[in-house]
Amino acid sequence: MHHAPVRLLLELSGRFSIVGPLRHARPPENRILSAARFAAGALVLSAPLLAQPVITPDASREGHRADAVFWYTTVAAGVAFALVVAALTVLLARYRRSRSPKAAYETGAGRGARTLTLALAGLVFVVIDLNLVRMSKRDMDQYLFAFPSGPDVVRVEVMPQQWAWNVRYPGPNGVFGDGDDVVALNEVRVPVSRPVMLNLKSKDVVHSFYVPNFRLKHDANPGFVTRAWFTPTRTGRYEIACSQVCGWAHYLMKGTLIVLPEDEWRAWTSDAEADAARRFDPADREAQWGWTWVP
Ligand SMILES: [Cu+2]
Repeated sequence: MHHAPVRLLLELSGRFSIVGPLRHARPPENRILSAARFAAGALVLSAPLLAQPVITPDASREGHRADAVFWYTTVAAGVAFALVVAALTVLLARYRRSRSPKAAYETGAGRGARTLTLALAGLVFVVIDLNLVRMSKRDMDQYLFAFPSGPDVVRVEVMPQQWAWNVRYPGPNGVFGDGDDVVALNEVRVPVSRPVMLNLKSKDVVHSFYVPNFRLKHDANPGFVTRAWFTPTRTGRYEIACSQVCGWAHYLMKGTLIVLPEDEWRAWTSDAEADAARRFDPADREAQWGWTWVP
């Protein structure tokens, strides 16, 4: 605390009102009114966010599975959080100082406390965790490892490298790496409504093939082939991003997944195949990175 003359000096200078008794700059507002005003302001500010979809639109037949897990996790964890906050609020109000001025020491070692703790933890484990395990198991069996086969399946080999996506189609004879393959850079073209299967293998470090609109994210490793598949339901252009930090230009590793109507895709394929046949150079070993297809 300052001595009286110093306090007087500070007060007189007018800049340190904190030294004197606190004064309200304006009369205190009605609490309910100010809370309502705050809520209205928050609503107005968040309106642009509420007007658009919460997550990017799903353009695949299988994407709803990932969405279901996402929403289940979000809602279940949200409900659990709300219950904890509600319990905390009730206890705070009930044991407020004016009602119980003397604190009691509770170690929680009693039989009742132990049973309650275990019961609540068990409830969370069964309702949230075990349910997520069940959903994941179902999706792994029905989708993730249920690779499509047959003449309808479009097959693409993708070999990411620092910092680009190399793309390869098997060419007219349907065999990879035999001289008639179509190759592309940073663009994957597929037809709509047909299953597309990918073989992924990295040229250097670990990358990850990520297409948010298809709820598809799969690592590409050096040395072995990983597989992923999806079925596009809507034509359009969708972003491919690398979702493993793979070096300083990781952020530049962007590709485009183009979903075309069947006839347009066929026309593009035959053009690209003719072009590939014209351009093939057996001496260019670097361009012949394809591998034997893993079904
Ligand atoms: Cu990468």
